[in-house]
Amino acid sequence: MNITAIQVTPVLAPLPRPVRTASGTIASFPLVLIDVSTDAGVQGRAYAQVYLPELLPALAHCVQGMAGLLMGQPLVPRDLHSLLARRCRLFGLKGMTGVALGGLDMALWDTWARALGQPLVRALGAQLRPLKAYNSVGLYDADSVVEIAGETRAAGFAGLKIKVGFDTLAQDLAAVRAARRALGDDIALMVDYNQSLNPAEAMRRCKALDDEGLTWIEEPVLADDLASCARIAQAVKTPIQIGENFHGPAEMRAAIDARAMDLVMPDAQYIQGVTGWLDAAALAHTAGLPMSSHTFVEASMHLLCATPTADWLEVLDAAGGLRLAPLQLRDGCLTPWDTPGLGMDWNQDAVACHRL
Ligand code: SMN
Ligand code: MG
Repeated sequence: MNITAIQVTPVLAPLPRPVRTASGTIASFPLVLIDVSTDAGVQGRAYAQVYLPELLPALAHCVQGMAGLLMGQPLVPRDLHSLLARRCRLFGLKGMTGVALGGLDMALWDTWARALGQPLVRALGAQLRPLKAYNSVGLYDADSVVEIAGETRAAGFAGLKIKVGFDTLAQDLAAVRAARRALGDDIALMVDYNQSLNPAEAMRRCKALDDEGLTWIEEPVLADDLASCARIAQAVKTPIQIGENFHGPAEMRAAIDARAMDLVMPDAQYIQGVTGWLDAAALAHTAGLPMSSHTFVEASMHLLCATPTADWLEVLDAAGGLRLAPLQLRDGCLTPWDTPGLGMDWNQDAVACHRL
């Protein structure tokens, strides 16, 4: 089975509410939809994402350019991942090229599993199973967080992650305590600084949050400041979580060697797709690190089922407004759809309405 076409569609996917972080706000999600066609008539799809609408055309062009290297190639996902990595070696796989590789890799594995008529997780030799899921939302202060915490509880999530990094530590603490009061004690609470603090302030705030019963504190410092992150992880008992900015498994390996964190959460595109995720899952397994996901909820459901140290599934449903199948939360968990591939089929009317 050979690849005959790859369609690239830039869209601004609608979100139920903007995602405000301490490092910027996402009002609608800039996605590049990737649709693969083969000479056997099998089609597959996935998407890549960028956080700034201004960069969406550039990512679409990058994906289109790299897709051109795959025309006529046999659909063997691992070989095609190696082909693209090899062709990009001079330029490198940081930034757009790594993101494009991740998105294309997910689409190729989706197509491959669809050709087998199997959900990806089963094609990987694992089983569909429920994954504990948390609602991932933006920056909410002590007043506004009460409503979102109530909605999270009512929806049946097992956890809630709020963004923090307000001007003052007092505001962070107030939001955390208000969320805890609204959630009750039986729902997990995580916080995410989105790399917004300098090392000294991060140490101060993580120590101040250390007795709040948080499941983790995420990205307190810049993603590549592994030494500062390691010092914070050593100094506080609350687990320190990073990983969404690991550009490929090699960066995860470096973070493990630096003992930079207690938990890892690769992003399916930044870790360079299904192929990169499987390498990362092996690293987490040998290092004994619980491994959670970051966005890409559809692919992450399948991949976490095939991850030996699987921990939490993040639910920030970036493509939910364009996808036909809804997510179905049961007892605080999500289970991959028992349909071929990743289970994503686009609502073409919605795509047409939101395409760039
Ligand atoms: C996040 C980052 C970028 C876009 C959306 C959300 C955040 C998370 O860091 O962990 O969900
Ligand atoms: Mg994060």
